Amino acid sequence: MGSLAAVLRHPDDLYPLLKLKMASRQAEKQIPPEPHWAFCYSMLHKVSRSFALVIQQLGTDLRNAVCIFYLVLRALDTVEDDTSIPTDVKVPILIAFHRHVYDREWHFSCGTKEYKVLMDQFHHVSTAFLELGKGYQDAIEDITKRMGAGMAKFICKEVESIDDYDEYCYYVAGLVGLGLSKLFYASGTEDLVPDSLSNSMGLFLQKTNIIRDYLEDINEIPKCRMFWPREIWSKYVNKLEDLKYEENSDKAVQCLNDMVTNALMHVEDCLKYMSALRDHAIFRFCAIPQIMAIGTLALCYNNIEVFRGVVKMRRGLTAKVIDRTNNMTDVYLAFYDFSNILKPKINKNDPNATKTLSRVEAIQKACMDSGVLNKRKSYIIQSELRYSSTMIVIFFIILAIIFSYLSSTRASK
Ligand code: IN0
Repeated sequence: MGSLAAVLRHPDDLYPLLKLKMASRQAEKQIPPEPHWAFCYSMLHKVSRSFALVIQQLGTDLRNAVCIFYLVLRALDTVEDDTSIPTDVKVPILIAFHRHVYDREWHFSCGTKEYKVLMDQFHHVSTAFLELGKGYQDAIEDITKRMGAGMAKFICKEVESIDDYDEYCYYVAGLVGLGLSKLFYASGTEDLVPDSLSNSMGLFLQKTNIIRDYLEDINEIPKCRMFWPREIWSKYVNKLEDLKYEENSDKAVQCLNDMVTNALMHVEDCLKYMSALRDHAIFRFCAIPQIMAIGTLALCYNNIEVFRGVVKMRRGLTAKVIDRTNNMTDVYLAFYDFSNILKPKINKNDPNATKTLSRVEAIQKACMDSGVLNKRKSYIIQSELRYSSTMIVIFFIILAIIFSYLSSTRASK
């Protein structure tokens, strides 16, 4: 019912949504026949929905490598997240995970739902990993080793300072960026880029997730670890969970805006990284999650709903992003448009208003300096208005035709 209401409110979502549904059906039909690859691809579809579709468009060898990389990281994450595993058992598993991927016999039961299946049947992932080219295997092993060690370090360490926050995000997401850049290079289609840019790509996505998932994480039972840095939240409340209480609404929104401003710092690096990509499929694979992230931040900024429920981009807008992201012009337009949504939400009484505004203006300047913004008007917003009004007119014309048809048949009876 909710989705029907959303489509009626945004009728132009319908076409991209149908296209996405059909692409998703098509991708599910293309599951490879070998049991280990069949397991890996169906698992990928279960754990990542729209992202799996974009992976599907990569060339075969790179696609297989990214699929295995994604599942190995998800498995590592499942071990890290499972609070029922005692620390003295968990730490050695995280540290040795990079060796387990070479061992077809290894498995460790933990996690819940589809993640439990992934862990119980991990032999399918290692079997597929052993079929990848050496360059891909080395890149996956190296990143898994560094990430496992970083996660182990943070098992007993709280995220206190902003430096801790950046360091934790580097282990769980920045390294994903470094690993993906290595895989792209190993595929022979892309140049190697500076690690700092690959790191920013991961940090921007991960910081957006940490902001968006505040309520889900703080309410999790058993209690989940939190990654909002004390250096930021302690300026506003005494305990991180105090942000969710109604009496602290003003402070909560100020703290949220501080967090969003911190995340926006990575945007210019991300734009640089994406502008250096050459392969169309790799470009889409990288750009779609980034546009979703800036869209989510624009939605979350100054929005108390982050502390009350789920704040996510609607499915139709996600479908539009997937449908319309093809080149750097689309990316600059999207970043420009979404920062334009955020800009008027900056309240001059917010303690970080000046800083936020200068970040937003720097992003808009980077988009303007690309020189492509004048060629096309807008990415999402104006087209939403244009299509919506067209669709409303079409809707009323169809309604009028049905009405006149019904009245003429009634008259002839
Ligand atoms: C990712 C990233 C990802 C994709 C493309 C380029 C990247 C470059 C650097 C770092 C990460 C990059 O994208 C996924 C996106 C994703 O999974 N989306 C979910 C939706 C959601 O809201 O979570 C979906 O269901 O579609 C991502 O978030 N991460 C990720 C993990 C592994 C790989 Cl190989 C690529 C997770 C994270 C922690 C942000 C790195």
